[in-house]
Amino acid sequence: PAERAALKDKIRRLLREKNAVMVSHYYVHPDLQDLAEETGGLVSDSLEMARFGRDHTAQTLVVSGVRFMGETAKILSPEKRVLMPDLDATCSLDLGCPVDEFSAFCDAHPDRTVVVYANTSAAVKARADWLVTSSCALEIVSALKDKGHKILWAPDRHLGGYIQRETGADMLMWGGSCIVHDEFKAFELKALMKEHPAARVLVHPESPADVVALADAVGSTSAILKAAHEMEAQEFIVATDSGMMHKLRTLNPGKLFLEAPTAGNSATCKSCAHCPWMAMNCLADVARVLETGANEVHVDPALGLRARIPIDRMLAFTA
Ligand code: CIZ
Ligand code: SF4
Repeated sequence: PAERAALKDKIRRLLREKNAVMVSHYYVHPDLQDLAEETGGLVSDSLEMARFGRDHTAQTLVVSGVRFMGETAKILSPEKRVLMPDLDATCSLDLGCPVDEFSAFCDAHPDRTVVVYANTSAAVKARADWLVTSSCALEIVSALKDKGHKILWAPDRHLGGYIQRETGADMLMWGGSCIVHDEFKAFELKALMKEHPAARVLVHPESPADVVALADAVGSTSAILKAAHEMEAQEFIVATDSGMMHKLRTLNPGKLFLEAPTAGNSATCKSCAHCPWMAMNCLADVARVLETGANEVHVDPALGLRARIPIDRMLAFTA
């Protein structure tokens, strides 16, 4: 604890000295979330992290999250220096959608509008017409459908399936999934719901369809926060990364938040749903990269300009 306090002081000082601001995703360690907020930065989902980084005057952005979030920040602010605690923090959706195969898939379906999830590489974004995050995917696909577009969707098949069911859009799907949300289990969730009949169920749409079907509210991390705040219930079962519990609990004192079960017996599985890549972010590395300038995110400028088109469309749509 003394060491953590010292590291936090060091980071506060370095952020000031280096004209830097920190943005953290809801899934990273609570220390990194609290520090970002305390120092004038932001804790949020990938959509708001991107917007905040773009609009902030600081010349250096420290992005605590995973690789695609750092890349998106760099694409939107090529003149800024973007640092990440660990450049190896990736995402199974990004890994499962290599650009060569994805490009070939797009080439084979030229009649479709290409909509990709934020959890992708800069190169995949550069091949897309639209970028979406889970907080705006439904609205954007719905608007495209109304204009008569047929969609090519990548990479998350669960999120894509959810949007297809909700909008009725014609969607051709890439087969990726999130290793964290893919693990939530409907059978075990039903058992936990029986034990807690008054609990409302909040589910991220990267989860399997049979889990989504049990939800009282389905949505992005921001939508889950909003639902937890607005719903009358005092008890909630939450199917998303356990990093989310910190904000849910601090913003809703008095309400009880239970983690949705991932496998087997819910009583023995306290915190199975945590992204191993989000977990790579730590205080020591934030201090180190601020001090040394290590772990700078680079995106090829020409690629970045192309990738910016679908990102800007999304930001304008959601402004
Ligand atoms: O699962 C993720 O990585 C999420 C929810 C990203 C985001 O959109 O904030
Ligand atoms: Fe990717 Fe899932 Fe981790 Fe989010 S939680 S970064 S979608 S692997």
